[in-house]
Parts: sequence; C-alpha cells; structure tokens
Amino acid sequence: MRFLRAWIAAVILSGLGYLLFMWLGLAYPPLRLFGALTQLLGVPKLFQLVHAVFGLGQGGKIFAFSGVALLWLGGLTVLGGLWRGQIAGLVTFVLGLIFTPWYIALGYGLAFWFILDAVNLWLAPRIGAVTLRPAPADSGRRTTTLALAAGGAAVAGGGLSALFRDPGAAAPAAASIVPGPPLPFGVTPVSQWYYVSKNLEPFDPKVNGQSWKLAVGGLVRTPLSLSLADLKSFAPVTEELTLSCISNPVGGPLISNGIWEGFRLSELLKRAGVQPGAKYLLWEAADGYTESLPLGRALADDVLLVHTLNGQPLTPKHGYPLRVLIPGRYGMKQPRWITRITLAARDVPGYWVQRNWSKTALVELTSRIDVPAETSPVVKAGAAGFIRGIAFFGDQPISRVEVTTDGGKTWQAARLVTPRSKYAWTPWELPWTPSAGSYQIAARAYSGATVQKKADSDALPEGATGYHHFIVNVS
Ligand SMILES: Nc1nc2c(c(=O)[nH]1)N[C@H]1C(S)=C(S)[C@@H](COP(=O)(O)O)O[C@H]1N2
Ligand SMILES: [Mo]
Repeated sequence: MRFLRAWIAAVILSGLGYLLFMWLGLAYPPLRLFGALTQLLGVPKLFQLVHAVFGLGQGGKIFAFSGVALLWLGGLTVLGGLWRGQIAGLVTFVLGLIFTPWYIALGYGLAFWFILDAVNLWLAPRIGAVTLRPAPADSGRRTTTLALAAGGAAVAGGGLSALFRDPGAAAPAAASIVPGPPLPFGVTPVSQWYYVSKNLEPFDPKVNGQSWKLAVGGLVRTPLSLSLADLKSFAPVTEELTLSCISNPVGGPLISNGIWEGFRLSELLKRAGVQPGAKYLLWEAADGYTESLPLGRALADDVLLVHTLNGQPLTPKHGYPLRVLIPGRYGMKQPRWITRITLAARDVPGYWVQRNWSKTALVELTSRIDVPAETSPVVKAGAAGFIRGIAFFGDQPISRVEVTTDGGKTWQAARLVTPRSKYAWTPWELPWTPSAGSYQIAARAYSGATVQKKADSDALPEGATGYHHFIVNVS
C-alpha cells in the first residue's frame, strides 16, 4: 500500500509538472531525461537494434520515452515507498540536479515531499501516533477510490490543457481539412507527409501564432523581432521541394514532396545587416531544437523560410508557424517552429549533430521502387504493367534511372517524368509484362557522372546508400 500511495504521489507530481511545462514552458524532468537518453540512440549498434525492433521514424523514440516514464514513475514510487516525504524529496532534488536547473530540481524535491506526505496522510489508515484507532475496514476500497480519483484528475488535467491550447495553432489544422484544388502529380498530401521529431508528438510545440515572434540577433546591425504579419513584407516565393529524413533507409517511407510558400532567408538577413565577423547562422526552435549553417550557404538564394505547405498554413505537426528549407540537405538541417536566428562567429553543432549524425547532412543519391510494392511483391503473369518509383538527389538533377529484373545481370533505362522543380524528386517508370517466375528487381539512379552508390551503408551517420532491391513473385 505504501508503494501504491507513492505511485499516486508520483502521478500527481508528473501531472502537475506536465501542466506547468505546457502552460509556462518549465523544464519537465522526464523530457530532460529523455533528451539525455537519446544521446544513446546515436550509438550505431543501439540505433540499428532499436530500428530493427521498433521500426522507422518515431518507433524508437516511443520506446525510449516509455523507458524514461518507467524510470521516472518507478523511481519516484520506490523512493516514496521506502522513505518518508522529507527524504524522498531530498533524493529527488539531488537526482534532479543532474539533468534540470537547480530551481526546478528544488521545486520537484519540495513538491514531491509535500504531495507524498499529503497522500500518505489522506490515504494511510491512521494508526498510532495521531488517533490510535484501528484501520477502518474499508481502507482498501478507499485507497482504490482515491487512486481512481487521482487517475481521473490526471486525465481531466490533460483534457483541460488541450482546451487551453493556443487557438492560433488549432486554426491551421482545422483549415487544412477544407479541400483545396487537386495536387499535381507526385506531390504528397499533408495528411500523408512523413513525420519525424526529436519529441514525442504530444510534446511537440503548439505555437501561438498571435504572440509568436521570430528574433534575429547576434552579429547583425539591426536586431529584428518579426511577427507573422511582419513576414508579409518579404517577397513571396513558391517552391516544390522534396524533404527526406537522414535516418530513412534506401527504399524507406521517410521522404515526401510538397509545394511550399515563404520567402528568402537572404532577404531577411539583408534587412538585419550581417556584420563582418559572422561565419555561421544558428537556428533555435520552440522545442529547444537547434541547428547551424555556414553563412555562405545561408546567404544563397535557394534557402527559404516557409509558412505554407500545399496551399495551407503549416500544421502544428509540420512546423507552424515557420520552418526552414535548405535544398540538398536532409530534414535534420531544417528546423520547424523556428523562434530565433543568431549570427555568430563560431559554429554550435545542432541537436542531432551532437548525437553523432552528420554535420552537413548532404542528401545521398537514391532511388526507390514503389510499384510493385515491396510489402506485397506479387504480380499477375502476362499482365501489362510498370515498375515505378522515384529518384532523388537533393538539389542535383536526376539524369537517368536503370532497373534490373534479373538481380543485376542486365539493366534497362526507365522513362523519367521531368520534375517541375530541380529540388523535387523525379518519378520514373519502366513498362513490364513478366511471365511466371521469381524476379530480383532493383533500381539505381544517376546524376550526370555520379552513380548511386552500390554498397549498402546504414543511415547513421551520413544517410543510407545502396540499391533498393527485393524479390517479386509472378504467377
Ligand atoms: N524544431 C524541430 N525541427 C525539426 C525536427 C525536430 O525534432 N524539431 N526534426 C527534424 C528532422 S530529423 C526531420 S527529418 C524533419 C521532419 O519534418 P516533417 O516531420 O515535417 O516531415 O524536421 C526536422 N526539423
Ligand atoms: Mo530526420
């Protein structure tokens, strides 16, 4: 029972902490712990294992966060079950110092002490010291009722916090339901866009568009603070661009193509006036994500700040109100929910760079077979059809795609569908009417003299290479 009471206190503490995190942006220890643990996911062996077991994208992070929640709630429960509030609070404070600022650790230590004492006082059948009366017969039932009440309160708190969420952030999500004009061929609808985040989705920032400001500072002549309305003063730019996650394996789903609207970063930098000593541009985002870019790359005309995807304001999930686009780089170089741009003399490695991923994250030349699908590689004999897919090389053009159906003995050139933008993937197709049998199919792409690398390499740290290949059964 002592441990059940400690667990209830731990749940109340975590619920309160989550609300403070949502409303005031106070550091949330489980999230800090999670951030520390994701460092481990940068260890190649561990990365491979987690992705093999939990799949691509957010799977590994859900696993890591469950581990953290278990550590956090379990740890507090053991603390509170073994010791009285004072000591449990003290230990919480000391451990908290490892991964949160001292005042947060102190707050958590004190809060846990008081909550634990309060819960123990309420729920413990008061024998001895205070009244000396025997435990009431219904104490078990009372504990259960209170546990349910605490659980209910936590759920209600979650619901309330959802209600109090920024209306400005909810609006674009709702707006994206309105059917727009049909998307051109090869453009990924927002609802099907791949999603990767350092956060678990419930912890992604929900930025308030009304109060949001983009700060531009550091080595600039005129520091800026721009609201959403201020952004309208920059010349609008529309660009079709494919984004891919560096952790996407060859043939994987973490790649999408969209039509973006925004403006040139170079125009904003011109307005702020870059000072001579500046060598790097540092990004900060509302979720604490950071990235950096050499100034030379940042000043190029193709780097955009965008607020619209496929004709709709960015959804909160994909970066509302503003995100970065850098052609030729993997998604990790391109923060969502940006809040601050700093011009600096020295580089500060970004969030994933600190976790052993590539510093430059230049896109590898790659191609993927979509039809027949690797997940159901069965085709009817004699039916006229196609092998279809996409090829992509960041900001460099695809000049040729070849397909083999005999495990690489012979290759045939596919027909390329000319992309509308040089930053978009290139769809391709090859007519194929196979007779019954088993076929080892694969694709490889070219960009001028550059051929897609044949050697399989893992995504960590530079992005995956190799041919997308699998066996198709025709009958
Ligand atoms: N602020 C912030 N920006 C971020 C990330 C993040 O976790 N936080 N993840 C990056 C990564 S690794 C990728 S692949 C892309 C994914 O963008 P999408 O989910 O909108 O497709 O966002 C990038 N920008
Ligand atoms: Mo990514």
